[in-house]
Amino acid sequence: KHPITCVTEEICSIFVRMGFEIVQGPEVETEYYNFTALNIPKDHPSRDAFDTFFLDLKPQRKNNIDYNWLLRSQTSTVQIRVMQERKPPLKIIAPGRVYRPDATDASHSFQFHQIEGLFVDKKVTFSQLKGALAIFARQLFGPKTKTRFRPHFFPFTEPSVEVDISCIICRGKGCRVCSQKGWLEVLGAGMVNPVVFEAVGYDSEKYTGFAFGMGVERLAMLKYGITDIRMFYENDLRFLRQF
Ligand code: 2U9
Repeated sequence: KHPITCVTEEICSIFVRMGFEIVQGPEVETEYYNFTALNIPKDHPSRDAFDTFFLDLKPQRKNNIDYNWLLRSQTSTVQIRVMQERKPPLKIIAPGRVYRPDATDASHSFQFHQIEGLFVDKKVTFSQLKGALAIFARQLFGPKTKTRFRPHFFPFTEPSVEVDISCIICRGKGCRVCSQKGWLEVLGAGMVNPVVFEAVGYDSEKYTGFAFGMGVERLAMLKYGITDIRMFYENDLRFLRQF
């Protein structure tokens, strides 16, 4: 198995043991699922052609609005589709490939893999989010792994956080891998913005939820000490056979 497959399966199995169900969806999507339903404003920089691969196809018309086709830049599109089809409670993770027209370097690729999670029910709390991600970090990186939550902004969650783990190389003392900080940023997360619930027809007075997202390549690189993301895609068997 490819190392990205191994790490995806390991991460998914941690969340499956917490009761999450694995869901998948299309990589070719429309602006509606990739941006609009997620409360990403019309003038947001991520909607720019420099940050999203738009496709030269006839736009999809919905409620008198034209939505362009694109390659999804996040797997949140899958959670929107599942919410449209089902009623809460919902506890899902969406692993899969995403696309962003970044210039390639040691840590950027125009295609990579994400895993996003979503839990919706009555009375879902931020403390449940903290607990779930702390357990996840300890299971993936070992029982001594600490987590730290810093305030951040995402349009689709409110409040939002970036999540750090104590550096797995130096255990928090400071080293080259963590740029002497002792912490590594590995996740984004937050409470689902009520505007997103309203977009899929959920009663935002009745339901709350948490969501999180992570990049699989980044986690695999930290876990195995890989220093260049391009190693994953070069198909060099001397590299691939090590995992
Ligand atoms: C729905 C509502 C909210 C998913 C989230 C993040 C924060 C996040 C990044 C991690 C590294 C993307 O691969 S990355 O560049 N993701 O920071 N993702 S909250 O929030 C959702 C998803 C679906 C309906």
